[in-house]
Amino acid sequence: MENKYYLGVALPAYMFGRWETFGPVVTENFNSYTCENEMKPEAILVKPEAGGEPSMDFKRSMPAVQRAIEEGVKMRLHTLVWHSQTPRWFFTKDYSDEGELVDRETMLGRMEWYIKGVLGHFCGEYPGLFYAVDVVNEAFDVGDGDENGVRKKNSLWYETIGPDFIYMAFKYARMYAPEYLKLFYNDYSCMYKDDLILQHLSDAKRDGLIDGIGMQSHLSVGEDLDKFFSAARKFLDAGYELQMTELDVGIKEVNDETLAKQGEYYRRLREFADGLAENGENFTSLTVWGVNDATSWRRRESPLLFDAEMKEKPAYRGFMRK
Ligand code: 9MR
Repeated sequence: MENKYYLGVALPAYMFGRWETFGPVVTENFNSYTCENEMKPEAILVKPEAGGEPSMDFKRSMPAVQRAIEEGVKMRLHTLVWHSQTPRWFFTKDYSDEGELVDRETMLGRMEWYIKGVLGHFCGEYPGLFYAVDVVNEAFDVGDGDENGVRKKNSLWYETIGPDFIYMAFKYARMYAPEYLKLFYNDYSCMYKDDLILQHLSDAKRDGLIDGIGMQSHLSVGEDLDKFFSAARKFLDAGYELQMTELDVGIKEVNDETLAKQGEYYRRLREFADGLAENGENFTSLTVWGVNDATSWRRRESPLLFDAEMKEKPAYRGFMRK
């Protein structure tokens, strides 16, 4: 594939079991895979028996890893430290669902153990397969239960460690990541909180602990793309590597007109990405969050490149600039 950056797709595990349906489109169009759910903490962490210690099990991610190796493509690792899809028992004194939360030092120890274990597994067993990891996901927010823009609501990382859990996660990731693996902060709605993100990441950046920012890019037709582009440029200007990590573009209802608009929207995004790469900007990956509308987490908004029958939509032609 002639492209200056990775063109990626998120794949749920079951697609590897139905490769005759999904494989042709995936292998023809993409050279980077992200597991949609199988490398998240809840997929990896194994709850111990009473009195025991937790362990890690990577078998849910095996089909993706094996398929990526077979097809000769690379992967993004999503994600290490996130308030969501991480079991509560991991934060409690006796590893029980209802137990009392541990103190800061204990949780820092568990964080280090987890990051070391996951990076050690994926980079130790498969050197060079992964090029980027989302070290921290969705830590900043305003208006939804936050403390100075750091998400507090439902975040047991915040509750146990405090707001510097973000810095500490990058510190551990830097300690255990091979040099080629780029360390990313990943978030949604980045265009509405670009300054906040830059402000909060500045310590980790100053100390050389973070490489890039992943703009998830869950967009909707009608949203201001110029605003999105200017946030992207702001991140690049601040010296971060940039990736779009979870692109999808929702529409309210499906008809010829909205599908065409969606196609144009995808085309503008792709042209922007190509332009960055052609200008030598540090833009390195563009991943769409799923293969077809019927299997998308936003299926009611038909946000992807292929329809339920795996037919190319105008979105596909726009994205591929055809
Ligand atoms: O696409 C994922 C969906 O299958 C899961 O049910 C959901 C659970 O939280 O997570 C989705 O992926 C999310 C990603 O990991 C982080 N950014 C937002 C994505 C969409 O919710």
